[in-house]
Amino acid sequence: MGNVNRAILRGMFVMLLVICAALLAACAGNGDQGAAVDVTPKQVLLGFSQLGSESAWRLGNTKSIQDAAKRAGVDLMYENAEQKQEKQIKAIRSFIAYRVDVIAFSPIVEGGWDNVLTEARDAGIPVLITDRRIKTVDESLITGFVGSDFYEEGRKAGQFVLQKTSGESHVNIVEISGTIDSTPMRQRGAGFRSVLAGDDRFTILESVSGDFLRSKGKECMQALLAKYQDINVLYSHNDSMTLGALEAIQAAGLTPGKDIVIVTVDGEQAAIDLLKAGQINCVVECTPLFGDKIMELTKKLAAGESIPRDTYSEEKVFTEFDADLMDLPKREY
Ligand code: GYE
Repeated sequence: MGNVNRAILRGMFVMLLVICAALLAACAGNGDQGAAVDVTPKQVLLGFSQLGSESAWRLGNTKSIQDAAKRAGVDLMYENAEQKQEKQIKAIRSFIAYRVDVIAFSPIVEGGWDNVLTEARDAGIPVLITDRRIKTVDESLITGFVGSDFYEEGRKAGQFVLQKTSGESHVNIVEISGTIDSTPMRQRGAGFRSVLAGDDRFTILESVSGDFLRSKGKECMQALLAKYQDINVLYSHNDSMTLGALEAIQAAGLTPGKDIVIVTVDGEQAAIDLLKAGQINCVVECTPLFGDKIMELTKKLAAGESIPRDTYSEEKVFTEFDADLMDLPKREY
């Protein structure tokens, strides 16, 4: 290559360097001013599928989640499935299509989630289950659970019955259970039986499902009263059904809390008021107020962190034997 050509090439090379340096300086300049770079952290988007609005518990739970999302600065896509599993599955599919950061849902029943949860996993979206649990062939489809220990709640109900009836030679119990195939229905029933098992003073005359609804609680109790004359204890899986059952008991000319011992679960304000009034004997607390916990776990999942497999709420039991019964503070649900 001749000297002239070499000089031309070197000239072009130097020009190129100058251009590159100028471009780099321009970019750096922009960066320094910070105007074009958005440094605000992205808001986490949570898709939450609530199962319905069947009880005061559920309304309290929904409010807890909506308020907590606002406090935590989490964008919430909220869907209410009105007691239908198909609607919950549809909501979860819409969250996947929307590419939310995290999906959470309260499964109405335990079975039937594997397909939609596999779709969520294929889309790379972590799933948290809240309140109730699912049955699945693949536990890795969900990242964790937040809610109550329903088995323990059932045990507490059984322990109260033991205490209350300690002097009795025979005790006839009727049970109004929650939604069939739901976790609280299964575990509240099992925990209760685990305490009374082996003691032949106790007979569970019948167990019927009132679907966690006040209207069905009333219907169930009417049918039970028509069938059995000697009911000593009603164990009802939630306060809404209990309120309905009390109407039926009173309509039959009986006094709840005296003629029939009433044991209920949840702890909504109306039940605590009736406990104070002597119409309910025992309220096992089940808190719906875990919205803040859901948001904390949601943020961790969105950041790619792992979360504990189970997060349980702390819960009490309120009974007619409590010395401080009349001083119980106002409930939040
Ligand atoms: O006890 C009942 C509601 O799943 C714990 O569902 C929840 C239950 C609650 O309808 O009131």
